Amino acid sequence: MDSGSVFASLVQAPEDPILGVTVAYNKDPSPNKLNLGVGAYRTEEGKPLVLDVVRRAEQLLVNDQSRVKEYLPIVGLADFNKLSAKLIFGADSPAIQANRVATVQCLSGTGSLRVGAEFLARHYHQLTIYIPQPTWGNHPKVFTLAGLSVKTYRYYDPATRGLNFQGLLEDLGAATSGAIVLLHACAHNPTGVDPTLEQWEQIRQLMRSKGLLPFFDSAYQVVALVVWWITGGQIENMLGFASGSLDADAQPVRMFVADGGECLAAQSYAKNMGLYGERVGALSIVCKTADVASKVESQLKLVIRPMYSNPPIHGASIVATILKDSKMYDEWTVELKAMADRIISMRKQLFDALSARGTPGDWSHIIKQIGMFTFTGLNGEQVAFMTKEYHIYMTSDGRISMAGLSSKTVPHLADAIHAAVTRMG
Ligand code: PLA
Repeated sequence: MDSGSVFASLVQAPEDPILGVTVAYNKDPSPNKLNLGVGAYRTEEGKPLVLDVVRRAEQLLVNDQSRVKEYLPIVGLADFNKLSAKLIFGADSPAIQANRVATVQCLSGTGSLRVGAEFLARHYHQLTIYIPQPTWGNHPKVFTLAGLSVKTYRYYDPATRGLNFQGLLEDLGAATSGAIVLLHACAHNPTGVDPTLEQWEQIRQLMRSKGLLPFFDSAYQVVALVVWWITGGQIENMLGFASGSLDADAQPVRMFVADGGECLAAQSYAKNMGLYGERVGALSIVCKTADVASKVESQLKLVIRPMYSNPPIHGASIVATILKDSKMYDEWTVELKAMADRIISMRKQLFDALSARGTPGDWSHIIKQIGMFTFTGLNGEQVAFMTKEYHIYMTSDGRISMAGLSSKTVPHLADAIHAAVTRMG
């Protein structure tokens, strides 16, 4: 009886390609079901993880009677903003020292991207943004709704399961001068393929020569670094990683700041602090001068105020508590290492399980790719088969969240992949 409704003509919208996987998973009554869709860390027991250091920070916050629930300023918690800028640009960043960085607390990575995009749509002279092909499925929607016009640049080569560096250089070389370019700071989602530092340097030179404006999406900072260290066999570095070497996976971003040019960076604390539902993130805009940065910040406030007025206080307070206390910061990195170790171990176990089954094809990308995801190369039909026959849930592009696997579930996944490849290959 909806004929009388003013909304009666609405069509049923499809579920989100990533978050909808969880919706489908929740409806499945099978005891063997496995959710490898969304990139959310799970323990070996398949449970969500709250870091000990986060629990401790929350305890400190609760016990502090001087803390109140007043509104934060429009730009968020000042300490949090300073510490976030330091985390991504480096504690000794000349841009920070010169007050050339405007940082605002936003609603996690997505909110930071959206505020940055809305700002650019109002105040930047070029409304075209180039995003990698493929990229996180929400990118085109965020940017289009903000009023930017989205184009793509080649990024991934399915044949080599590696970077299409030539295609990338050609496409950015042919881009409209002054256009915005979205870059994944590290652990590219969904491919797990990142440029090398030498390639980043070439990208930087090309972009600067054409006046292209870099917009970094940093949703996996630190997690990616630790994984990279272990996969790179440089495990000895792990001993030093609590004392400053964590900075390495912000390296591409820092290269673009070191040249004195301008850029934007959207940071998320969802994955690296496990604060998914707290919605904590930051948008930083690095400017040429302190004067410009101050004007940029004033305009960011005009973007934020009518959208959600000001950001929530709890998650940002947790992050600030941890980042400003060197002991808690070190504890955080140790817990990160444990998460990264488990992801690495899942990569190895899955690779070994497929090798043991003699599954046709080269699966070495499972241990080569970086970050939380494996971009398996399985096609939509194979994915649908695995969901139907094995109750394994993943995005239709063949991406699996390695963080959702455990030693117990690896054999089930390997059986499913083996069956999909041999029967639907
Ligand atoms: N940018 C990239 C590249 C991401 O992968 C994600 C999250 C975000 C930004 C936004 O994260 P946030 O707003 O929660 O901070 N991608 C997830 C989740 C982990 C999602 O799709 O929302 C994913 O499964 O791809």
